[in-house]
Amino acid sequence: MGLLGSKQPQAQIVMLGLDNAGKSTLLYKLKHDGSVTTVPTIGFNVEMMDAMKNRRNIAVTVWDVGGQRGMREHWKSFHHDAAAVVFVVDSSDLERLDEARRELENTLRSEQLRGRPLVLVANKQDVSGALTVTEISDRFNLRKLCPDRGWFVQPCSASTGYGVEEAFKRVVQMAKLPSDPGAMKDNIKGTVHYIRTNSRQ
Ligand code: G3D
Ligand code: MG
Repeated sequence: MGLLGSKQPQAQIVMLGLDNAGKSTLLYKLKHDGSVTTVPTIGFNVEMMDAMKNRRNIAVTVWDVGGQRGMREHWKSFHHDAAAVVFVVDSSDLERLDEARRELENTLRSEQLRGRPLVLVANKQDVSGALTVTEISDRFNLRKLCPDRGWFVQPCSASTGYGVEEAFKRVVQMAKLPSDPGAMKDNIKGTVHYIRTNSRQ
């Protein structure tokens, strides 16, 4: 377990997505490798995990932020210092796909997330009729939406465990640590923008 204040590099991962997408199931599958009964997240869940990146042990903190409409305005508070964004989509809920896309677009507009990589988790692949990774990428128009950041779409079933480890590994691999070349500059820019914006209110 990484300790705050220790020399171990830290990566903050923010996990977003509509309510019912499967974020909390994914988090607990990853952390406890078991099934847990989730209840709608009011506020957020947070877990710390160890991972290897560039042959170094890093402490990863994953923030699972509640996806209900009322919570979405608070998503911004979690952007600060995010090394990567995970956006979880219920690939079987075709009715809410546009809503999910709009929320992803809003999220990626955040100045503080500029250049931060995106792993879009195409969850609930076990449900028949779920959209494939290619269909999700097309429906979200990711190529156009992410001209200036790395992105990847990971097929997953949080409840069976399919793709869960792979999603985490991919996020860690793509995450921008403060010690990565170029990342610090972006972080500082983001911080300055954050302070300016907030001091005006
Ligand atoms: P959220 O944290 O994004 O709001 P939850 O979503 O993790 O609470 O999951 C919402 C519901 O979707 C839960 O069902 C959960 O079991 C289910 N779910 C999550 N991931 C998957 C998946 O990959 N496949 C299937 N089939 N279901 C999944 P309940 O019935 O408990 O509300
Ligand atoms: Mg939840």
